[in-house]
Amino acid sequence: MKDVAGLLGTKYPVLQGGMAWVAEYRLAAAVSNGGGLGIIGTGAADGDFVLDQARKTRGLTDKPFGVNIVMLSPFADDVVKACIEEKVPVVTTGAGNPGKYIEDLKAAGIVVIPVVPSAALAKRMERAGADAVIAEGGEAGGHIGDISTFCLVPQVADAVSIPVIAAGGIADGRGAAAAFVLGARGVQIGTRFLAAKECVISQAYKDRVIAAGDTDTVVTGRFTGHPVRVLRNKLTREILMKEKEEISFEEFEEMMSGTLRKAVVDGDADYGSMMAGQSAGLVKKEQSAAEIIEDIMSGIMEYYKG
Ligand code: TUI
Repeated sequence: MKDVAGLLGTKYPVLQGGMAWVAEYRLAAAVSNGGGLGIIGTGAADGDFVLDQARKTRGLTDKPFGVNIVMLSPFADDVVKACIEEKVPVVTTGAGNPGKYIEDLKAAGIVVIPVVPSAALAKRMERAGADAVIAEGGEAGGHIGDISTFCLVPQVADAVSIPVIAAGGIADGRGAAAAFVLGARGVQIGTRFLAAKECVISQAYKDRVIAAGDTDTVVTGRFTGHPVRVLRNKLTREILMKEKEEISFEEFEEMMSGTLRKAVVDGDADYGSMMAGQSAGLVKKEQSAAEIIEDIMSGIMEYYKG
């Protein structure tokens, strides 16, 4: 089996989560220059956004990078087309089954790595031709599955022969080393990169991540079938209260509409959706992406030396 760094063409088997609105070309290029795989988050953006971002990433790095495609996005078809046109080296997918796109992406020479929340979907992705899978546990930020990383990773590793990359709850060398023990061959990290110097989110969002403790995230929208983990604030208190009283899907959508932008762009700490994982409590300071990656890799080495 090819190792994950070999598959990605990177120095290290470390991927940066493709966080919608957050992970744009400056973060992606910095992670790739630091020896990991930088990934452009596309969220609900269209193909032109991808073309522009991919070109800007190439302007800052000659290293491989990726694009994350959210299957729930109305522009998923358009984003897939743009990835093929631009021949992006790696595509990761989330929030749904990317089966129908895998053949075309592979035909364009793109490495395809779906995020899976279950062993069953991992098996289907292997059969459909995926190069690896990212097993993401419910500790992660943003849209999440039900199973914890600790239980999901070994079950996915047993279910497939392609490499498994662990995600959800990993922010340092200890977490990464634990993921390797569970059967992962690589790790994807999102939350810690929110505090990267090259991450261009509002200072209020960064400060909240750095100040967060272990119990400061909550999950909203469970009743919609698309639960999302975010930092606790006035918005989540109001939403969770309403969810108890049976809010309609339409009212929920109305309350949440534009709130990720409010967090990332406007720095609204009260009414922005500050997506972050449970590892936010491990994020203590702002560092460059390269420093974060070196810290994680040296942490792994420390663990193996005992
Ligand atoms: O995709 C993510 N995290 C995301 S996407 C996103 S944008 C968004 N915002 C609000 C609601 C929904 C999306 C913000 N954060 N992580 C990867 C991930 N994928 N987590 C869980 C899944 C997943 C879930 C179900 C992957 C596949 C899946 O398949 C179900 C099926 O069709 O079999």
